[in-house]
Amino acid sequence: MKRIFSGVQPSGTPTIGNYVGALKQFVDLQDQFDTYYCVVNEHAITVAQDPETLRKNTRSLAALYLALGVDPNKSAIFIQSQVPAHAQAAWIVQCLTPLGELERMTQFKDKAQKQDNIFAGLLGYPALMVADIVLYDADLVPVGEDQKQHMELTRNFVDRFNNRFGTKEEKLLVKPEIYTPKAGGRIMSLQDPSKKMSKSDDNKKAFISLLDDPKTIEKKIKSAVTDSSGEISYDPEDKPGVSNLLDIFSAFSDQSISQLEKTYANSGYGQLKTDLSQALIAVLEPMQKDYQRLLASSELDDVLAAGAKQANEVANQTLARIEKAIGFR
Ligand code: AQP
Repeated sequence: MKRIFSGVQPSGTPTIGNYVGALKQFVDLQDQFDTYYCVVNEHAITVAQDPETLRKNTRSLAALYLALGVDPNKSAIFIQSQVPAHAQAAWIVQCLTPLGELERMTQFKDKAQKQDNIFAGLLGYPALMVADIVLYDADLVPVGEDQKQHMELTRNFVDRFNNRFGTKEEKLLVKPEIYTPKAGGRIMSLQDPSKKMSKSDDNKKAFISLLDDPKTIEKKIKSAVTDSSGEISYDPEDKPGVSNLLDIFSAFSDQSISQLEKTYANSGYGQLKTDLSQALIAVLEPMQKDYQRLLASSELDDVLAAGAKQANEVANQTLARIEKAIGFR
């Protein structure tokens, strides 16, 4: 069975962008693949985090995985820092990755611009991501389109490592493929559809968090930027705001964009926004009830302990293979 690895940072409450780009895929793929889903708290500390908030967000994100439908009987759910092999392998990856490749990453450049102080971990972020993925021999990595460049870096690393340390017969590391959703691989900010929706955006109206209540969802969708033409059609170039709403609607209703265009051919933006809010609430409200129950239960801790045990077993085997290849063992 093919293997999948992915993760989300506990750097805030995930947005509907994180859901469409990644979390929705986590649930959809777990029946056909051997799946490993991680709360990547080591990635989160590449920018400043308050310890108590990080602790809370980490447990909250794990509860969200479960509430959204990731099934612990099908998937390993675990916290990155509870599997030491991630940090150990990341160091090796960093030592084998040219500085120029890391400096070219657009996510590094974007995030560095927003920081008062840039720490080395931010530059090393993609090396940790390479380690995450190769440790599980992942064939596929479900992520949003913003991760394309990091996935290319991962694939190049695997080629280089296999060529240098492996043989023609023995490929030491598995070369992973990116898996992005058909629609909505990049959900944009509701206030500025030229930039992607992010959970750490200072403008709270720019994103819908998975824990927003119905009233907040309605308000944020109502104030989403559109355009003055009044026509509902999918054209990301000229109508980025409306196209973004259609992408979100499609992901939350499982209707195609063209079906939605037909349905709303004779409607205005007001109707589209009302119906989109209802589609979001229909998915998020029941999920949030389950989330509250999980947060208060010990079930969550049991799931994370079992997930860490399973992940450690697999990751340690790969780490041993890597360490032997480079001359540590
Ligand atoms: N706007 C988006 N549309 C589609 N997919 C998205 N992802 C993030 N934003 C969008 C995908 O969500 C997964 C988890 O992302 P992450 O938390 O690990 O890091 P990120 O990409 O940096 O996400 P954010 O929300 O922008 O976080 P902050 O604000 O903390 O930096 C990834 O698969 C990502 O592609």
